[in-house]
Amino acid sequence: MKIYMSGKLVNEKDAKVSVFDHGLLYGDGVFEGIRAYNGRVFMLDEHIKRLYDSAKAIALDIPMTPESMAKAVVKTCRANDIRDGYIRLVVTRGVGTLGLNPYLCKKAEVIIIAAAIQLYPKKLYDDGLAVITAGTTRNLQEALNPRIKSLNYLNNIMAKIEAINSGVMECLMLNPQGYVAEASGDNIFVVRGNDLITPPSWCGALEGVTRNVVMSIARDAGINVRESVLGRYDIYTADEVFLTGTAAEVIAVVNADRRKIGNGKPGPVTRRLTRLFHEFARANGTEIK
Ligand code: PXG
Repeated sequence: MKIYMSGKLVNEKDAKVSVFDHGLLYGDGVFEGIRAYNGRVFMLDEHIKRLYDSAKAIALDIPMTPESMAKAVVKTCRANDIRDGYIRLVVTRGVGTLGLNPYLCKKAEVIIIAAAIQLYPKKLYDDGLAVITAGTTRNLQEALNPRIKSLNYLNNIMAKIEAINSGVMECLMLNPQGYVAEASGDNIFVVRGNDLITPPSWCGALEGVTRNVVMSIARDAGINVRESVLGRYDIYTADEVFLTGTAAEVIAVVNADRRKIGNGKPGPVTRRLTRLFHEFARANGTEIK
């Protein structure tokens, strides 16, 4: 596998970061997870925009333009013969001292990995997921805004540990006010009649690229889409609930805190949006070749 690092493609065994990189020492950096479908990089410009916005928010200068970053992503996919895959774009603060001061780091490090995708088992999509509410709330936006896709994912990992320790794979994360924010690595949607509702990003959610695609596809399909504050009551009493994310795409939630959602099976709106999402993903994106 060829990895893009420090401006060039290197062999996997030579792709190494320093123990003085602040990405490792402090989780100081930002990242993106991107999919390639059918020989195209999906929503590349949207991911790059979010990467640069996250970097801006943490005062991190990425040492290349968004245009050259987009080219580097495509080049890394080409070098690894990726047609369907998962791309991890990481920008760390770079090598510095053992102190916190980010301004003592010489240069941000840009890493691009383009690998085959580890698909989730089909059974999860056919049957849907069970979730629990994590006791760990999403970060306070005044402390570490959840809109920043930073390398510090401990908040989400702590919640994910609670889910796994309870025998389920995902969890609902609430914001510090007790409203539903998102799952540990996915956005959440509720279907109620002909309405499709998702929490606004100010409720503690990452503004997911998949979320935005699903909202636009749903609008085109004549569904009433809106952002609204949701509580756990809204999850328990929904007709359908599903999660969206680059890795999971669209996946039904059929049980939350031991309440069956709807009839306990993936519902018609979730199934329809899953199909429309796949059609859209296969047909849109930045050509790799
Ligand atoms: N919320 C959070 C907290 C995320 O990390 C999403 C929502 C969905 O966003 P996109 O833009 O992907 O639609 C994410 C996605 C994984 C994995 O392997 C997922 C994410 C990050 C790292 C790993 O499931 N982020």
